[in-house]
Amino acid sequence: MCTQNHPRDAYNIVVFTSLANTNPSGSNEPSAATKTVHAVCTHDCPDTCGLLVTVDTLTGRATRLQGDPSHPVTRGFLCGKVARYLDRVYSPDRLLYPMRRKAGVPKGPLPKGSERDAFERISWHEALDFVAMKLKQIAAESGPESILPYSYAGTIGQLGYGSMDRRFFYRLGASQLDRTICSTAGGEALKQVYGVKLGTIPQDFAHAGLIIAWGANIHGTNIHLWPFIEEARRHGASLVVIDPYRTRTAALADEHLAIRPGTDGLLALALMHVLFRDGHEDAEYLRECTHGAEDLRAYALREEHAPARVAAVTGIAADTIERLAQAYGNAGRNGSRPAAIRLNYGIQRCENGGTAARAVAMLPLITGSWKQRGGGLQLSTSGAFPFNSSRLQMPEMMQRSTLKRASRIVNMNQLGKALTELGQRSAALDSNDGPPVKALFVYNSNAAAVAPDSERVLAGLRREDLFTVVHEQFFNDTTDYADVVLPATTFLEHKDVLGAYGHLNAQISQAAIAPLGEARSNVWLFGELGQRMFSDKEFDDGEEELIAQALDTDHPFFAGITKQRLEREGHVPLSLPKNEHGESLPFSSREWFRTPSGRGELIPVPAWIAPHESRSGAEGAGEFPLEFLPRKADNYMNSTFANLPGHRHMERKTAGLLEIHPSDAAARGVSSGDSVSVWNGRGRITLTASVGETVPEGVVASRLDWQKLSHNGANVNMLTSERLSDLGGGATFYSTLVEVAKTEQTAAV
Ligand SMILES: Nc1nc2c(c(=O)[nH]1)N[C@H]1C(S)=C(S)[C@@H](COP(=O)(O)OP(=O)(O)OC[C@H]3O[C@@H](n4cnc5c(=O)[nH]c(N)nc54)[C@H](O)[C@@H]3O)O[C@H]1N2
Ligand SMILES: Nc1nc2c(c(=O)[nH]1)N[C@H]1C(S)=C(S)[C@@H](COP(=O)(O)OP(=O)(O)OC[C@H]3O[C@@H](n4cnc5c(=O)[nH]c(N)nc54)[C@H](O)[C@@H]3O)O[C@H]1N2
Ligand code: SF4
Ligand SMILES: [Mo]
Repeated sequence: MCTQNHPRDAYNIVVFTSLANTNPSGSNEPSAATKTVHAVCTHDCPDTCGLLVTVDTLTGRATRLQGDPSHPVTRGFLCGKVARYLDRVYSPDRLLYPMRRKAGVPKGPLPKGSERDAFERISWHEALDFVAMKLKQIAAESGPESILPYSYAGTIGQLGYGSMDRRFFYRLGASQLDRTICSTAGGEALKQVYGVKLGTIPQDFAHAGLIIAWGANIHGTNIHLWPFIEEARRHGASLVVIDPYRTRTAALADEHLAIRPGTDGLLALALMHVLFRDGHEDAEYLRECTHGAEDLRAYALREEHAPARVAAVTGIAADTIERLAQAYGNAGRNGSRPAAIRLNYGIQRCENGGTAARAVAMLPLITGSWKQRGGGLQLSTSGAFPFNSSRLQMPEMMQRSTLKRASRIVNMNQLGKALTELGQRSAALDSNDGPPVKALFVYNSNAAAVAPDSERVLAGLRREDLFTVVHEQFFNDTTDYADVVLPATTFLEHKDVLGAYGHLNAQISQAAIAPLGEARSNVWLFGELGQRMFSDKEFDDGEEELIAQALDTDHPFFAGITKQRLEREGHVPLSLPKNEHGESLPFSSREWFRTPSGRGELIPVPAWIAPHESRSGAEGAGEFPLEFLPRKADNYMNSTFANLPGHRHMERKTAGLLEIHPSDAAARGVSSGDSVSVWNGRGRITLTASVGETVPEGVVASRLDWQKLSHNGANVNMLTSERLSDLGGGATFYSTLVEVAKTEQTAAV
């Protein structure tokens, strides 16, 4: 039940305790007793850092955060965002109490700082009773599928991301959410080619001779890989970046290839063309470890994939493609160091992104680069962690709902459509897409800022007949539309168990401090609601039971990884298969593949099809001639941190800018500092022009921010579309066409 003092027995595991003398001046201040707690950064970042949190045991306050020096990938440092995490935890803007929208206050943007006035504080008891009552009522009136959960990766902890929440919505019979906003196109690509999301161990990048960062802003979004790349470069490796935007990573690289967005699949085919044409393939590896090589070879060798033919579409000169292919093909031969590809999710945020990721993922299978330490490819390593998620989430509980069947699935990239169209057509068209959405339960996501096609999303959220609950750490764009807001804990305030998608160490994150105010974890919230609404014992499990369940597996990769050991050591490497030299080299031999054929799948051939909404595609010749990159900010985590003054200060040089190439700017009479309107058929935003060569001709870029902190209260997702990628139903943020004009001009039109 809910109490003000949340009982937590085991939340402070002390790694070591010290008596630190905080008294350098020699005054009579008492010495503060401190303890150090092992926690884990649970933000949606491949690095999943181990942290040491210093806590003042007298006040219970965290006073210092540092990267865990004993963690093999964190290696003692944190990114700039989380080095300032205490600013977030102890921010005066934290949402600390449950609140309910005051009668008569309409849903819609609230100026920052005024949010509290729109809501009245209520107790947890009232809040939970009210939410349970409303959900029961809506389920009874419109069917449980009229309730839609909406969550993503506010935390990627196994418990916080998906455990008790799933049990709750399954038991209720709510619509299922297909969590596709980030990585499903690329994830599906890896599964098709390799059968599992796994790749080169980050530490092994230090042994590469050539590193290709392909749609990967390593320095911005994956900083803990960088030291391994620097180590490789000290031994002579070169770094090539393939990215339409000149990222921090590109600026630091040996070569930057500013590819046209959405053309990576074609570039990969051209590389394959040269590899096969010039005999760079590893025939023995292809025979032993792959399936379909002959079909792929014949397809890649077609004339349309020759570098000279591909150059114009990709924007990369034929001789550059030749040179890169030769370097890739020769790496690892005659005693040289191998080539490693860091493919990140950038390339799969396009309409053809699944196939593009599939094509790139095939390259190391052709050259056999997996066989050498420092070779291979990494997109994600998350599939290596055999957490027992079905035990945690219990999808079978759907059968206990009033539906007694699996409920419908809603793709999260089409939230706007779900809130404005779903069920509307049912009567007229007799379609079976189910009832309209009547309740939306948002947690782990700032939906109003991050979902594509904001215009539609916000129109849906404004509906007064939609009951919206938001569990959050801050008043953000989404809470502005909530009927009830519930305060959430940060990762310093709850316990969890984690894998990672950029390394291969399992970790337990301890709750370093007690929850602030009345903030509560996702596990607690959905356990409480489950207990109120149902009598199932599955809602009684707490963090300790859930962690044990997550680790309950016989999978060999978890051999020797127990809860006790994780509690004691903080981080433990997976038990991956090793070769005779004691090295774990994914896909160096057949045992690693998880495809039905047990080999790397090179078919069907990855045919390149231009994205519909791109300059090479059907809409390219229309009224919106510029490709738009609505990018992540280096100093935020998607929309997280954007409200904190220190983080905004770090991002000040790029926030609110439209980066545009000099020739595109000149054609529109735009100079740096001009206010520009950027628009397409879905929406319009205002930004400040920054003319320069961070983008190639034909491409413009801007950063994701909160709507309410953006000029005119509208962010980049006003322009993005709900169209889905070719694989996995993924988002297509980077397949967006726009036009740009100085604001005076557009005002006059
Ligand atoms: N600082 C910071 N770190 C983060 C995040 C953040 O917001 N800020 N977000 C986190 C999240 S949610 C994720 S999923 C990961 C993702 O990390 P990344 O996969 O690195 O994500 P993106 O920045 O979307 O894309 C990487 C690069 O791909 C480029 N790109 C766009 N379109 C194309 C294309 O068609 N072809 C090629 N070759 N490149 C293209 C972009 O310009 C970008 O520089 O990072 C995580 N880490
Ligand atoms: N234009 C554009 N749009 C994008 C992207 C892009 O690159 N460009 N990137 C896309 C990608 S890759 C992703 S992954 C999505 C990310 O979309 P989201 O997952 O919505 O990411 P964030 O903006 O970080 O918002 C996460 C929210 O969760 C809250 N939170 C953190 N921890 C907890 C917790 O324990 N409990 C609860 N209840 N809440 C918590 C935070 O306060 C924060 O407001 O955005 C996508 N949208
Ligand atoms: S955001 Fe990423 S790099 Fe920064 S501390 Fe967290 S896991 Fe590490
Ligand atoms: Mo993401």
